Amino acid sequence: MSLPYRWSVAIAISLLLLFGCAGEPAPDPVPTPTPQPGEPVTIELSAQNGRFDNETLAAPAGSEVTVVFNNLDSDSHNFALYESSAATTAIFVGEIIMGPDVIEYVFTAPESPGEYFFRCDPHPFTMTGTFVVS
Ligand SMILES: [Cu+2]
Repeated sequence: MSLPYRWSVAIAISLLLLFGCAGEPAPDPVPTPTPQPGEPVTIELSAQNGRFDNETLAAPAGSEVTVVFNNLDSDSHNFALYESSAATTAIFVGEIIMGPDVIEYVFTAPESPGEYFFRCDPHPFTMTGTFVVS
């Protein structure tokens, strides 16, 4: 009675399994318009009244980063990038400058996307931020 129906269901499932799991290879992934790794970026960062003016900076993985650091204080500041807020592993440590003065720090962003930590070494608790690598 219902045998042909069962057969057609069985055939449909077989076809699904055949073409769903072992079918055509996936098409090539569509190219994404993200910035090429290594594309240089320039970031402006100021220190004033013992604070950074921006506590979230970003750069593509592996890019050449220029931080134009404007120390507006009559005090010593720098920009230093670390793996984490523990600040045990430095990625880049910029020269400490007495303000008012401007310096350009050039370094290569980490190859691994993620959130890194930056700070001013003379003020490691009040001048901190997140460096996002995409
Ligand atoms: Cu400082």
